[in-house]
Amino acid sequence: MIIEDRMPEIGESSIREKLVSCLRADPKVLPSMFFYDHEGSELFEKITKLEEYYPPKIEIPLLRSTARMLKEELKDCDLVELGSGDCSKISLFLNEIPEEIRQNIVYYPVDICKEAIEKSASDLQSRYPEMGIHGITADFLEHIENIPANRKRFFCFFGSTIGNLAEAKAMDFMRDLGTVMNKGDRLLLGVDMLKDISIIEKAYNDSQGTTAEFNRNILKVTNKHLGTNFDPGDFEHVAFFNKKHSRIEMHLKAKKDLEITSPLLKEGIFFKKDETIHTENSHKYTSDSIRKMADAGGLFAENIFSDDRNWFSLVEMVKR
Ligand code: AVI
Repeated sequence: MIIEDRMPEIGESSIREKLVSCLRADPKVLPSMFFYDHEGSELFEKITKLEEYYPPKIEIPLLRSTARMLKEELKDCDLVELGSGDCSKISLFLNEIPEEIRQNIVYYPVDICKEAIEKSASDLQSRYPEMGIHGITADFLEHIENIPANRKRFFCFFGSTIGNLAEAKAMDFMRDLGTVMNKGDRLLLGVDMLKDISIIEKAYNDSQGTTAEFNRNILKVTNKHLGTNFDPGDFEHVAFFNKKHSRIEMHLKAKKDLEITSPLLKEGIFFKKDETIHTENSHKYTSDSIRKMADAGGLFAENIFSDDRNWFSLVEMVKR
């Protein structure tokens, strides 16, 4: 097992600069990557178990059935998982692949979190001793070229994480990925599909308030980096479907006029009552928007594997 660190050091000062410019923008924003400190990751884990949050409940069985359909494509290839996290999804996938195919696969988990790569790669190695594992710590959204190209490659990007990118950023990512893919390389992309809006809105406004807590946690993360005095209780969780952009938007709405201060800031950050911070977008796809993404990467959407209600899809794309 190999673990390789290709993550450039990101200084605390550039994180601070980013957060300050986002909070001084009009309208205010906070990038959704700041959700995921330790507490945020645990809250997201809790979300995935909620009754209303349907995506994992569909993606998991779909991963199993799709693996059985695609096992021939995995022969003698490098299996690269982008945003591998705890590797729980790929292990569901690998369970369905016969051992004689697995022994000629090299699995490349790629994630920005070094601890996640180290832990999950060693767990996976003990589960599948016959398989090669080469973990890479990298920001694949910025530096996709950091992933080695030795053999035929099968990329996986599960969880509809692509949906959290702005439209232009998602297209840029597909273009960059398409550029590093060789003819015949494949991508299996998880996407949450457009459906009845009330179902989507419920998934982001759960009855236990876990998504609200997850959303407000971004203020605690901001306090840690910036030394600000945000009180999460001063903000209301708001999540609604934006039809024009086919996405759920999450915002935090100030319950009253506020001045946020920090020993690190010369001037306060001011909020009017009802002013919002835009914290996340989660795009929902149609077969047309899937095809547009494939086109951006010079890829052909060969198969769209979906559940019977077409709520979530795993799209198999091939580099032409
Ligand atoms: C990680 N990502 C795909 C989740 C989503 O559904 O967009 C993040 C999330 N935000 C609120 N609930 C879940």
